[in-house]
Amino acid sequence: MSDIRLLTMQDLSCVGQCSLTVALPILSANGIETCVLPTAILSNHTMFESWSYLDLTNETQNIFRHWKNNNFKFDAFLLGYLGKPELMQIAKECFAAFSSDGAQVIIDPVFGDNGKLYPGFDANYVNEMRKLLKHADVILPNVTEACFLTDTEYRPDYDISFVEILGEKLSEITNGKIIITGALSEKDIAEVIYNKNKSEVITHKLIPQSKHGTGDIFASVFTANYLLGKGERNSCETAAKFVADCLLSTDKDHFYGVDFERVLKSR
Ligand code: PXL
Repeated sequence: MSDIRLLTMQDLSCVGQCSLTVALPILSANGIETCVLPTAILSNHTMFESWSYLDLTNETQNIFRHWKNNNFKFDAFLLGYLGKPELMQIAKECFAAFSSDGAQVIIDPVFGDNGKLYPGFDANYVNEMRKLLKHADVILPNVTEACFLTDTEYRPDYDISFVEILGEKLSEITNGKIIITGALSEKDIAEVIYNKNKSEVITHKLIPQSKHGTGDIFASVFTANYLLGKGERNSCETAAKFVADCLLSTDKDHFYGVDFERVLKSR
């Protein structure tokens, strides 16, 4: 075991291979003690035709009361899909009350893709997320999220220099490390680790399939490796390779997620 106790705050989509149902198995399999703060329970993720949504914002105060009684502390936090802007304030309360010394905060803002916000998100959510990112040690936005966070118009034909400019603009929002994920070019997909002198661009061969949940898988594998001291470049490479293997293992007709369980089992 690694002796790292992490809290992940994101929704529980009962069906859909995303958010908590991805983070829990992946982080646990990497030896990280993984505690959860579910922000909402959905029947399934919002890329299906319909879904139910039970908001758990109010329950967080009950949960926190008992965590305080029991003196729980966490060495790291991984935030994904929160769902409601009110949860950003709650996340800040959570960091203040339950961080052990030197706790790491990793935030994947999870509110959009392909130039659009996911259903149920709006400008207010983006604004609140922008403020929350000040508290992060590492942020993992995709290109769409980076555009919304920096008030930059999304261009489907962007190039890596556009992504580097997004990184620079994000550095005005947070002092945390900035890693922009899933940046596409013709034959490659890249993560851009922003650095004001020279950003690092990590490229991989693009697997031309877009599936839900791959961002959550990337964030979970990245977080586990990063917390285990592998460094951001190595952690990005491991995470990207894991996502690629998941895509390659997934049947084309499996439309709502990827078969990450098969890849996890084979490790
Ligand atoms: O994978 C991101 C995600 C997480 N949680 C819910 C979602 C999505 C993406 O659509 O709908 C509920």
